[in-house]
Amino acid sequence: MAEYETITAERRGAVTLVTLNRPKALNALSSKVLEDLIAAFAAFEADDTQRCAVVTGSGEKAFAAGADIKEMAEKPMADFYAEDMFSRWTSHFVKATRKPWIAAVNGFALGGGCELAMMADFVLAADNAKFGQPEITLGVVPGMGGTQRLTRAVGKAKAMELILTGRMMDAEEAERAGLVARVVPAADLLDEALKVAAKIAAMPPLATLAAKELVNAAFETTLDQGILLERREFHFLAGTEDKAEGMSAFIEKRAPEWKGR
Ligand code: CO8
Repeated sequence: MAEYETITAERRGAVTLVTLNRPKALNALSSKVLEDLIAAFAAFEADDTQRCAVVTGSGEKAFAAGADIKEMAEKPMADFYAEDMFSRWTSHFVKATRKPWIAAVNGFALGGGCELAMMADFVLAADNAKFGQPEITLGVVPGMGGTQRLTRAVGKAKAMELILTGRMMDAEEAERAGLVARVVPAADLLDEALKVAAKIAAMPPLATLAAKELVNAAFETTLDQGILLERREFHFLAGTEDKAEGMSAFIEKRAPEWKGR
């Protein structure tokens, strides 16, 4: 796979493992990290052998401690606006990525780090993970979706408290609040994330894309429209070769062989 300056990306079977690799800066999300992640995600999305991705942070302390404050400190407001700063995170890692990806959060996931984790299809957290949106302590507010995605994930009361105070919540609280799918011991996080990703990667490809699209639609549409969309995608999958294979395999008590057709 391609070499990057601020991240590593490697294939583990059908799973792409992406590691944010600026441990001395607690994996702060600089503009170079964004460029590298965009390239790695585009390669993942275009590679038919790759079916699920895991994003994690290098070092023991952090997934990512936020957008790179040092890079932004002196930047004039006109540049933030002219570059439409942060818009590309959602367009690349949410909108343009149809295949599933998991955030494996070790240590700090703060500010943009928490927001990147929330762009994933789900979060697996190490028991040492800490989540927060401390932007208010820097004189700003979350800018990569935090006010919207955190509120949808944990509800208004907790999102409001976290965003207004900038306090961190630990992994256990994040799981209770619904931000995190599951908490695992820190030493097992990567193995567990790769295991879950491999399981997803072994599922029928078209149904996997549809499932992701449908769950995400729940955040964008009315209940009636969402349920109609679900029914139509279900009807469409009923016409696939993989549906015939899945049902035959069940009846014949054997493992299915998916074709993605
Ligand atoms: N950006 C750049 N560098 C960072 C960042 C960051 N977000 N976080 C940590 N670092 C650097 C530190 O500056 C330090 O570098 P150095 O060794 O050169 O001094 C190194 O990483 C290690 O950090 P600490 O020494 O602070 O480590 P501690 O264990 O003492 O503390 C913390 C860990 C609590 C995570 C602490 O580093 C911290 O509070 N970090 C910032 C967290 C934060 O506020 N994140 C939100 C960022 S803002 C954002 O994501 C979007 C809005 C940005 C708008 C900015 C407008 C100016």
